Amino acid sequence: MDAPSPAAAESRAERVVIVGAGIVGCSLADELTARGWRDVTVLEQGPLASPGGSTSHAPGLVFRTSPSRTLTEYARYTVEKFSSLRLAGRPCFLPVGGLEVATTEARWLDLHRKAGLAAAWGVEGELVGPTRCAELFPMLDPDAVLGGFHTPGDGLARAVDACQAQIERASRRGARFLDRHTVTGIERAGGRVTGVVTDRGTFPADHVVSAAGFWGPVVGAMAGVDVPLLPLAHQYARTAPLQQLAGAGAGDPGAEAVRPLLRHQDHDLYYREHLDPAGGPWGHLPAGGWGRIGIGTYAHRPLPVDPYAVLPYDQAPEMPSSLPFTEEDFAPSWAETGRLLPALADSRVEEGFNGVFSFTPDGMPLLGESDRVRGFWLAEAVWVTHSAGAARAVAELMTDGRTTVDAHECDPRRFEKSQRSPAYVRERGERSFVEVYDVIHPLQPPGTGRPLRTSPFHPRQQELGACFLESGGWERPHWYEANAPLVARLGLQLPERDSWSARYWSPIAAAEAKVTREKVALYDMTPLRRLEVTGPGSLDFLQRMTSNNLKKRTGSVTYTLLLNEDGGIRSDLTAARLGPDRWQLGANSPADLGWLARHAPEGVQVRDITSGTCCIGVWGPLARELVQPLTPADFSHEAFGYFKARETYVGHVPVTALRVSYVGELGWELYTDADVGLRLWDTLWEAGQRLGVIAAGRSAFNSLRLEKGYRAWGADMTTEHTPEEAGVGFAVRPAKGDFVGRDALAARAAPTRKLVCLTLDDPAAVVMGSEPVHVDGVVAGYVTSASYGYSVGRCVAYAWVPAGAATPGTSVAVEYFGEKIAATVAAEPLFDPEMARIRR
Ligand code: FAD
Ligand code: THG
Repeated sequence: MDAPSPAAAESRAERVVIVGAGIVGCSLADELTARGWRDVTVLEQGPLASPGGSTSHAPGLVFRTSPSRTLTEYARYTVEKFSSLRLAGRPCFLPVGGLEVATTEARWLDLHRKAGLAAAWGVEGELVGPTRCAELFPMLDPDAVLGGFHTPGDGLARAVDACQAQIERASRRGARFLDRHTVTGIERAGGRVTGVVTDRGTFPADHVVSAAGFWGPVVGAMAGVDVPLLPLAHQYARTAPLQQLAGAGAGDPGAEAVRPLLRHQDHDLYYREHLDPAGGPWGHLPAGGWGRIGIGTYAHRPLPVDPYAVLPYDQAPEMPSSLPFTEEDFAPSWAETGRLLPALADSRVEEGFNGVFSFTPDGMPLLGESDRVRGFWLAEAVWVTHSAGAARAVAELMTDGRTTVDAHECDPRRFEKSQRSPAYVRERGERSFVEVYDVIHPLQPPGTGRPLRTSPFHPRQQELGACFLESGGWERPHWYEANAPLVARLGLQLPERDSWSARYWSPIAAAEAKVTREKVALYDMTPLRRLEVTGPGSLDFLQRMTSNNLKKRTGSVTYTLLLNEDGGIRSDLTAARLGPDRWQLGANSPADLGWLARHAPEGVQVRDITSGTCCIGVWGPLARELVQPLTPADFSHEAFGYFKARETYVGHVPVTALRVSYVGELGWELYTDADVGLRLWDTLWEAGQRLGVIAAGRSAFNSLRLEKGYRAWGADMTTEHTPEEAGVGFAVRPAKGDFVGRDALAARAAPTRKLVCLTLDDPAAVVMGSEPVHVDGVVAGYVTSASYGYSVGRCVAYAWVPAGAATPGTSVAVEYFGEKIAATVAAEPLFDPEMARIRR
């Protein structure tokens, strides 16, 4: 594994300066030099290779499984890489295994879900009973636990050794590591970085990467870039040397630990061994075979730290990232430790510290280039666990702008201006700390910092009893309590749900879906990202950037894809041509704006207009009857066809109407400026009363779009997939001329995997997404998104499976909380394949 990607190792002469030689900076220098970057300088304020940041004292526990597939992939790569990295003959990873125990029913259930996530993402693991837990971790009281989840391939990263090994390897490839260099400024010109100022001179640079750990906001500020992370202290302590560990690790003088890492998440605790088979630094004890248990806790109050106030290396009593231990904060954790591990009751906490590291508002890292300053990159808020994978992602982005593993969840731009205030970052960062080990439902909204972004319809939604969840800072109604009477009135009989799938769900969603299919409903589509592209040359530009043919008359709408150079799907868009040189794009992630803006030629402007505008989807068979009387334009099928757009009025309100429907019914998306949004809502609402109009939420929306087979970018497909694999090949028109990704797609071999539509055989069964899919008895894929399909009377689950299992009629099984649920690959779409309901 000396060169992670030798194929890509064309020589790169640009000058890179990495700020920080923690595990992230060192890993990045290794990844970049392996890719042929020749001029890499790492500047570090402390002394190498233990300069005093979070890495210098990290206990190094690596549990790979996470709800995020991306993070799990990063962790898998970290384990793989550190296992093969050696320092003084010892590997930088110790595969002692991991054991997460449950002491509550809720956790035990969640460990079943976790076992499913592990299987879906390819991590080996097994649910075990209390006796086995105590065998794996002999101090543990088997009566205190209901069971555990054992992952033999998890273990301990020797983070400081991994730094040193990578410093040596990167140095051999020409990288420079300069310690005792404190970065004090980032020089810029013309919107680009040009150099890095230190207390010992200035270093010219074409790229600067902030790998400064929790000092990220300080380094970011030097470049005028917000780095939305909060440094928080987290307590770590060690017991006195323990008789019980006598002899552990005997025979291996280097063994730091032999028993698995232990997590006791019901009380926000984790444990590892610190063995010293050779004797130990505890002079008063006999040599040989003593050891301690290290205890980490997140059970204490959030302890935010001002990164500007942290003492420099030479003044810090211990090291900059290690603050004095506050014993009172640790007391409840010590008491709980005595309950889980009674053998420790006679011991005591002998040493401890409050260690500082980074928390972001959503708990995910910040990886990628700043959208404010070109050449300024973030590699921040990364755990040791994910360090090699995160560094690989940044190196790949720097080398050729795309990543092996989809990284959109880590894109720093996901936090828009409104989510970057210090107050918000602090509130949400503290929340991330508090919730770090909590059982979190995938739909669960954050408990603080709400509401932040609301559409103009928010007051009406509140009046209708909207149940709001949150996404991208937006309050989004999932259903409306005002529609509750419809459940009985429509005579809906819905299968009972298990306690997990019943959360953040209501039978009202079924009623809203039914009214959409039978009458008409209003959907708040305001959070759908909108870009405006204008200027001469905008057609040629969009033709070159996207895959479908956009050369159509003004008033046409086209579904099209943004592809990477390798043919991976960056996004799917609707492109409405509102004038010869004026377009409105319906987009997905914030990266779409950056990608287009970066490639736009002189004269073409790309602007995000989401915040100042709003959108209502008016959908259902009665949509035309609702809208036509309100508008001077002809909304007949003949005059205003499917996938057409026009600018007109609805009542007093100027609108851009797009005849597009993600729910698969007749109707329009009506866009207008935010200031007249409420007026638009009220106009439609009043006029719709005679037709029985309702407001409907995301829960119904998601069900309807899955029945129609409409993919959601980011969940069902990402840059890791090609259009053909994802089932959107119809939006690729190689014959139109050259565009980004065209040649790469032409050169690709036939797909080996496919995104398919599954229906669960039992009409009462429900899954949620991210479950493993078994084909012929082995895990061969995973569910991307799922919802009950109220029109088809079955749960619909989209899933990635091997191409050989993609034929309709193939029987598979979806694993849900340990249970194998029979499912069948279905022909798509499930609902209205003739498009009879939309095209009329
Ligand atoms: P750091 O290691 O902090 O490195 C950043 C470097 O940048 C520092 O060396 C700093 O000196 C340097 N720097 C900053 N500003 C400047 C400047 N202006 N000029 C020059 N240099 C600068 N993670 C796990 O995965 N598993 C665990 O078990 C685990 N346990 C933890 C326990 C504790 C008590 C703590 C505090 C953290 C733990 N973590 C764990 C988290 C993990 O330690 C960090 O997320 C990780 O080490 C961050 O690495 P980094 O390289 O980003 O930051
Ligand atoms: N509305 C608008 N823009 C969007 C979305 C939207 N952009 C992002 C995302 N959603 C794009 N996803 C889709 C997916 C499917 C369709 C529209 C947007 C769709 N497809 C039809 C089909 O596949 O049958 C028509 C395709 C075609 O005629 O080419 O409607 O919700 N504005």
